Amino acid sequence: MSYTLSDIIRKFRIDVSIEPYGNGHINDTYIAESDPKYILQRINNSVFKNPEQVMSNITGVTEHLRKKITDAGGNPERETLNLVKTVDGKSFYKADDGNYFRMYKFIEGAVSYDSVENPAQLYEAARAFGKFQSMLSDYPVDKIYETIPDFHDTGKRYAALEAAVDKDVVGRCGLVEKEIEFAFARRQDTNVIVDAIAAGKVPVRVTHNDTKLNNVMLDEKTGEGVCVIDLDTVMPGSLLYDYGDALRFGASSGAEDECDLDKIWFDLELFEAFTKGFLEEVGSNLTDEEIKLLPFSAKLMTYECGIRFLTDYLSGDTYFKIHRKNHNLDRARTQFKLVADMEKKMDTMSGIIKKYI
Ligand code: ADP
Ligand code: GN1
Ligand code: MG
Repeated sequence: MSYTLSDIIRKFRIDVSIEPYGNGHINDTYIAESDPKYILQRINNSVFKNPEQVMSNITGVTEHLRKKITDAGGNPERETLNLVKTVDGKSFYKADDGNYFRMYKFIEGAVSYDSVENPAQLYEAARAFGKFQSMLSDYPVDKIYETIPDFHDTGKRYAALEAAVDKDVVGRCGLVEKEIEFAFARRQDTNVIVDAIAAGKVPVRVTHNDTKLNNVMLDEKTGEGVCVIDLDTVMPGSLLYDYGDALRFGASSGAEDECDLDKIWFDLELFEAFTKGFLEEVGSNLTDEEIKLLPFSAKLMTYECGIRFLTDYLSGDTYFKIHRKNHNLDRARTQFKLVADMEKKMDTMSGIIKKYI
């Protein structure tokens, strides 16, 4: 890089020191400790091939949310992300080397949690994700770019795993035969949601697609949901993706990268807390087919993420940020442990969902 991060933040009229921040797996995030504070991000452009489309989506969606929040008497400075314009009045800065940077106002008095501490937290996160979904229910799907094509097409994710196994570029296949077998044994699940969408049984909506607990900010005093963040993957999708993906992370008894699998199971109390909060916000809009597929979506999104981690492990760790050897493998294993546990708990999960419909 022929520039420093200080050069970059000056393009947004900020001039203070800047430090790495947060625990996302994709973008590079920094905090500018000015008063007020700002978040600077380098968009990962090997993941997001067209950052200008990402920024177009985020600009449109945050403007829409701002109106909705204002009309409802809320505070749009806190309840949606706020982009900071560059000196040229743009929503991003493109550096000479092709890197894209953007800046957000820092959301004060709120926390994003990297692990779940109690069911109440997950209930509040669920309400925030549900509310986000409801506020976007009248946003035109055709105004949104698909920033990562086929993001939740589990069949295509499966095909990518098969290709990684075939190539075995770093010679790791022999080390993970059990995991590969586990993934391959569930092929029949992969097309259920995409087929239901293609058949018109499940509606396409504007969805978040990455509803991990640390992508929502909760008020540090009241614990209530404040703002849904990480809007790069807002795309046409299914509400089932948002419900299922949130549970994959949020209703696990342990961390996504926990090495001791005895500590990992699918926690039904957390599942119930999330389901209650999410359905309180979106329940009345759901179609019968969506309701039917809710429990399955939790399993499918967890399985999909597991095969993505495994594929990345087999491909030499090129997609997700890793912080230790075998990190992607450890992550894949927790996801598969959760899938196996959910398979045993599917009927109970359906029963819990019925309580809140
Ligand atoms: P990634 O795509 O890499 O996951 P995120 O957009 O989720 O990046 O940002 C990473 C972390 O930075 C978040 O989990 C959150 O803790 C923090 N963060 C991001 N945006 C803001 C913001 N506007 N205000 C406060 N914290 C933020
Ligand atoms: C990534 O960006 P982050 O850390 O919120 C990934 C998600 C995965 C998640 C697994 C764009 O999310 O799809 O579910 O890691 N985001 C992208 O933790 O691939
Ligand atoms: Mg994130």
